[in-house]
Amino acid sequence: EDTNNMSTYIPEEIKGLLPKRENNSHKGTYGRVGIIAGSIGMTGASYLASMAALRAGSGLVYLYTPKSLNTILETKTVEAITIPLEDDNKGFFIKKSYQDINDLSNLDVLVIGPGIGQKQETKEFIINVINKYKGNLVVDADAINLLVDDTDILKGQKGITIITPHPGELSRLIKVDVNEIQKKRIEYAIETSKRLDVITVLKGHNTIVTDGEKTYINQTGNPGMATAGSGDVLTGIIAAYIAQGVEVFNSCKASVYTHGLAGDYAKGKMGEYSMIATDIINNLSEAIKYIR
Ligand code: NPW
Ligand code: AMP
Ligand code: MG
Repeated sequence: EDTNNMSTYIPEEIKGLLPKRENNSHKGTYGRVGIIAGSIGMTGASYLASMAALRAGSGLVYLYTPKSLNTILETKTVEAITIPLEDDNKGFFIKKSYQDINDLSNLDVLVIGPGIGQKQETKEFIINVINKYKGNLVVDADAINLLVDDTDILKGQKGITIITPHPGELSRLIKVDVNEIQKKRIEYAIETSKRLDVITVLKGHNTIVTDGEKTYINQTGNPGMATAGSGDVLTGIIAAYIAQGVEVFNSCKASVYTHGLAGDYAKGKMGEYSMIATDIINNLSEAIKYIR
């Protein structure tokens, strides 16, 4: 039933993007998502991205966490496999965190950024990771903030790189005033994709997905999603779809659609005022069933 008076029409370009679950399959079939996230005070970002990736169908989630935060994440994020990394003993990734990462090559996609904070030492760590990693990469949140003066490292990556800024993050990244960006969202998103050789997912009302050539404008979602952690959920969904073998640009389109639709269901049940990011995760199943 349609509790939100939203359109029950699914755009042709979204329908059928998610693959059928074959009987003869196992968790490896649905991909391995790596998530580098969290710092003290922002373990929630790790939780939200991981649970969203699991609820969106990925087979395995490997959650890389500052070692001081491992216990809380093992307890809260039961289905994810945590990989504790050396930290500054306070719960932030540091340059040395990198030594505990032995192999990223088994991952189908790597997320970096939700809740990692903006310490200089954390920046050195993520630059090492990005330089080493050869697969598809989702750069979100504080990883975007940390790379504002080092955007060149995103260019010429072996895999496809996706950045998922909200307008404030894009403003810092391209050094253009946020109001100016909001006036010409499509133009700035396209320009960013071309300049950095990335897929840009510019979030907010009518999220834009562009690779610099093709552009998709999302129609789902509502202002109830303007709540802490919503973006961390989206990042997990994008990673899950990529891990399941959906082509990368299509993964981004389907993810923003699914995320917004789950947000619309959450609004229907909880209301725009009361819905929280966890409610978006809790409505992913319904949203995915609907578009499948
Ligand atoms: P203002 O003042 O609000 O108008 P930041 P963040 C500006 C983690 N989280 N949408 C905005 O302006 C994230 O993963 C962890 C949004 C402000 O100056 C990140 O790692 C949570 N912002 C980290 O926190 C839950 C807009 O941009 C700045 C805007 C920081 O992420 C929360 C905000 O950007 C969160 O997800 C727009 N349309 N327009 C957890 N529980 O663990 C302008 N701005 O400073 O990068 O802050 O997005 O909260
Ligand atoms: P973040 O700021 O990273 O937590 O991301 C916020 C998420 O919520 C993005 O996916 C936005 O598109 C979505 N969102 C925030 N505000 C709105 C809004 N007013 N309408 C629709 N979606 C929104
Ligand atoms: Mg965010």
